[in-house]
Amino acid sequence: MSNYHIKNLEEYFQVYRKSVRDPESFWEEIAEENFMWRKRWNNVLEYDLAKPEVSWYKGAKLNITENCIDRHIYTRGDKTAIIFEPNDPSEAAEHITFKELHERVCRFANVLLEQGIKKGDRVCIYLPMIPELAVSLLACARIGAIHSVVFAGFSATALATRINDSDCKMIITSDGSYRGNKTIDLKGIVDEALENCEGVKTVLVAKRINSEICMNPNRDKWLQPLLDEAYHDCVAVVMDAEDPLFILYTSGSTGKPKGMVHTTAGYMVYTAYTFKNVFQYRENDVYWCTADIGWITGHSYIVYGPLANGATTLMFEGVPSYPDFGRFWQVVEKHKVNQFYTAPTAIRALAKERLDFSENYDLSSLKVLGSVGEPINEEAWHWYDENIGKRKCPIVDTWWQTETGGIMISPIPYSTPTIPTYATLPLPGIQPALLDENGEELKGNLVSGRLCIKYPWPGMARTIWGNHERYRETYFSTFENKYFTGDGALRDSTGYYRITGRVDDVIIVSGHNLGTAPIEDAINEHPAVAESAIVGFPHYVKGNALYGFVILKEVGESRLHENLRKEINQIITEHIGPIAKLDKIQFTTGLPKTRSGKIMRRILRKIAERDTANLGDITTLLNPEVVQEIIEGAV
Ligand code: 6R9
Repeated sequence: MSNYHIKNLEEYFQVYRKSVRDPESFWEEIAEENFMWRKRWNNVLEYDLAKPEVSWYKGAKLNITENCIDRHIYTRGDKTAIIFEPNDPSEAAEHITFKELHERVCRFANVLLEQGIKKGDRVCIYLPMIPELAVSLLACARIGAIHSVVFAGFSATALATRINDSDCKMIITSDGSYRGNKTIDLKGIVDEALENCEGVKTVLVAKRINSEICMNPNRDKWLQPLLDEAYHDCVAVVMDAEDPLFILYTSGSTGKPKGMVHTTAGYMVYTAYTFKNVFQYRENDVYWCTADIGWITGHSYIVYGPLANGATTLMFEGVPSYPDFGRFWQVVEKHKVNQFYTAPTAIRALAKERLDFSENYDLSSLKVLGSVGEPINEEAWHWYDENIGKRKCPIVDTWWQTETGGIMISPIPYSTPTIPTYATLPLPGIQPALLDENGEELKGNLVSGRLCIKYPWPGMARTIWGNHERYRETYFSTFENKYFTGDGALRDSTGYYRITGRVDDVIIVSGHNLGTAPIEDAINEHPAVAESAIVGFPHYVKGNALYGFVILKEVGESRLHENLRKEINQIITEHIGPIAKLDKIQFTTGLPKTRSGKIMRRILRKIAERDTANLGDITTLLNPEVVQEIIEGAV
């Protein structure tokens, strides 16, 4: 890809100013110089944030897989596109070249076509971190099918909800998955989910763990034999710039998960541009993002952003603790990783362990370290900087969201001076604003408020699948003509941004967004439970952990409470997945409520944080007496 590397701070400011002065020619130039288009756009940007309607590169035609694969075949066909590092370190790693990736994607795309999938159909992907996962995304994109990846840690119920919400016709899964020394029966979970999903006609099953599974002869097909028979080339379907590329679900503070829709051209341009600049990727570097492709980080920065740049991207199937806490560093040494991108929760988990887990490995290949998913605390930042980066690798603390498609606020390594806990400066093309509760923009520095973005950028989600009104209401109605992120932030005296966390009822646990409402709904299904409220409290490794306040229908004997705690977590695991389990459960006879009946989570949060000295005004509560009871019963 031609030159769009920013090389120093002065250049960053120059580029940034240009991008704000004339966003359209800024994004036009990037699109023109770095991608393969079947037809040029008529208009770079058309938008109306009140509706909201945004289109980038309208009229352009392209296929993202031609940009991620085909065009690289001529210049770097034998270069490794994907390194697959298996869960078990004794199993050989796989190196897939761009040529091989092309063939695998084409064969897979032909299988999809043969199974009746066509442009615009939704295909659910529920796979572990094996090459078929990346290949299946690209195969959908090749023929214009819309992929909807569901993280393979979600439960059958959560999977079924997502499949039905977007009417998926097919699901791609595997017999099972490895996770450290455990195996997970993915196909069993799919079978259970599909009891409630009538629209799914075909299940393609990849073989990974060679377990005995049930195959429904009318519905289930082994993937490999179909791939073996499929033709090795497949013409890419020509897509409109604004055709949907994928749906990815993210938790909201209320209601069911939101299927964020990303479209083709803008998403491609934005992820490619940000990947190149934020990681300062150079030809022949090996880049590794430890996220799962089930999250947006994996979509944008394992698959699309790196491959659009012809980069070598590493996919890791395992976990940081298997076979021991040195695994990440063993992989860095083995594959001579140059850019390493992970989450604060992983850093904190590793920082708790003995130092020799990292000291035993040669980490000298590293040039850039990244962090994403939640605010990185100072202690974790320094541990990462000293023990992994050896004080010579800039840390890019990248702030962004499923909805933003790509990184929004981040240092540019070797250009932007970094400060722990600061995501620093907006990337070119991104115009952040901080607003107070009345919707007034806070100008100047040394202010804090609600973080909004006041101008469109190519990577933004265009809608929520099947519910555009919810999209408008969630993101564009709080503040007029601005995208509201749901996060709070401050701008320091030099203009650097620091993200302070969510200002809504989303709690980020180990980097995963969890809405309180669906967890409460799950708990309330337990026959003994009358009502519940969930809040987050600080947790050393997870960032936040979940604290549940639960009202039982009958108080009962306290010796039964331990069992109830287990059952409640069991229900949560079934409805949402193990990531949403509660660390603490307190049984109480009431919850503090406002007169309009809203639970005052602010008070519960303070109690969970054990900061009860200053609860603020509780006299307006409907039931102030319950507060003392909850404080005394805190666990
Ligand atoms: C990419 C991703 C989005 C929410 C976001 C914010 C939090 C992400 C962060 C960060 C502080 C960072 N978040 N990166 N907070 N510093 N560097 O994580 O997307 O799963 O949709 O989560 O994560 O609260 O609003 P997603």
